[in-house]
Amino acid sequence: MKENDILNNSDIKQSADKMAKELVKISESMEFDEEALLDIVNETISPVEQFFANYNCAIMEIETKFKVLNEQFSLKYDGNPIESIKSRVKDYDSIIRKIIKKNLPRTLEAIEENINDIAGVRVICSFEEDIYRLAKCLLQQDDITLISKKDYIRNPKPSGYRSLHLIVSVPIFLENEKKDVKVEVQFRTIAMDFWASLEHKLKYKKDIAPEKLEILTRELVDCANVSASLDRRMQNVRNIILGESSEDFY
Ligand code: 0O2
Repeated sequence: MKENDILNNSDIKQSADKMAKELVKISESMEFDEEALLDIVNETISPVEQFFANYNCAIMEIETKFKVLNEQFSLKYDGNPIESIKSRVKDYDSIIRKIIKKNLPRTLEAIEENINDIAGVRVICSFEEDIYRLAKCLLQQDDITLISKKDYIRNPKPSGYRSLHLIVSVPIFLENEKKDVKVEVQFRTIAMDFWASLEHKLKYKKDIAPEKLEILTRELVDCANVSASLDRRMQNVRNIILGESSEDFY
């Protein structure tokens, strides 16, 4: 199968039809061909399984890189820069929604080419400074290729959202091939993550009246400013404790 059209591909439709017939036999307690059913299941599912497995492998590669950096930084700077790492492969529903939004061809190849955040690794740090230090260390590794960078810490979104986003490509080594896989890495402080997680939950509430939504949006921007100020003050406190140059307290 050259193109894996996951939604419309006629091979998959045919397999699904065959599978449905075998399943009907099972449900009616008729005799069915077990081997044939297994073949159909494998033909239909394995390209999709391999597709998602590649992203899981890329996540493992990136997570390991951060765990190694965390260990090394803890020896050098007396403290772990990373509070936690949260990773996920985008779920099937969200991928389909993005395909529709971006009007992409419904093939695995087009998804791989155009959707950059199927694998996502979120690195939560205590301090902003650690974010930039870790990002620099990741990018200077010779197997990592930077595809794009969005700095929503220096340039927050109008919503108040702050985070550093990198899209990188990392090689994974499979049985007989090496494959470059894209991963979105989001770096946040604890304060940025706290704000983004709550805002994400609130944004998707369906029953908020428009006038309330306006007030809440303003309030959330205000909270984002408070959280940004908290990050700066905590960074100052650390700088003073470590005897490094710092902004004045305000
Ligand atoms: P989820 O469920 O977190 O994965 P694209 O990625 O192509 O759709 P864009 O605009 O280039 O588009 O991406 P952007 O805005 O650089 O980053 C998208 C991701 O950042 C989002 O993923 C969120 O995780 C996060 N994000 C961006 N803006 C906000 C915001 O205002 N509030 C919160 N809470 N998160 C934000 P998804 O795919 O939307 O969702």
